[in-house]
Amino acid sequence: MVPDTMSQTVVLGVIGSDAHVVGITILEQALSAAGFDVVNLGVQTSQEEYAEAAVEYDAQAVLVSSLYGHAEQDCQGFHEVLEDAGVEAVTYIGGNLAVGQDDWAETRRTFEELGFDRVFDSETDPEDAIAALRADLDITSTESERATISS
Ligand code: B12
Repeated sequence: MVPDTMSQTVVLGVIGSDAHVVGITILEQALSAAGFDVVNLGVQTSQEEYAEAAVEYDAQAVLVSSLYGHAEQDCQGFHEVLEDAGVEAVTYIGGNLAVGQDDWAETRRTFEELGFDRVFDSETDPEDAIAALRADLDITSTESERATISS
């Protein structure tokens, strides 16, 4: 069967002690509108909560948000926790990932080395994340084309 967005589940949350909720609320709405099933874990989500939700909902993607400047510490060992739980989902992280974020190339490399498949900065349009998910999850554009044609 050709996969479409209707059968793809994305787990989303803000990691660590971070309480910035606006970004993931916008992401949740954009992903839902694009046809993904979204499990929004909200703010102050622990590594274990992501892993448990990814297993419970059989997620294809895990999206981590962090705004408050402690993402690197909060994500240490994250991919080991996912792996131990048997999660094979693609992982993205986005937001204000470093204090000041003065060297984005370095910041991106840091998070890629921590195991994330894609790293997004705070200027990211939700549509960029959606396009990346469609590419990484091998989703055909059939669903969105159908929606466009019928509207
Ligand atoms: C509102 C706000 C708060 C509110 C949050 C209210 C709430 N419940 O959400 C309050 C006042 C509580 C707050 C607290 C703090 N804040 Co504050 N806050 C902000 C502020 C002004 C706006 C954030 C926001 O809502 N933006 C709007 C949304 C739409 O944008 P966004 O969050 O960036 O999300 C978008 C993108 O980043 C991206 N994105 C985000 N996550 C992800 C994930 C993925 C996978 C993808 C693809 C994309 C993506 O897509 C989103 C949608 O477009 C920012 C400054 C700013 N202009 O960004 C500071 C800011 C984030 N805060 C900051 C700080 C330091 C703090 C505090 C630590 C301050 C303190 N000393 O107490 C605390 C932390 C408290 C905590 N435990 O989290 C710093 C972070 C510094 C850094 N990272 O280098 C910032 C950047 C301010 C600054 N310039 O210093 N904050």
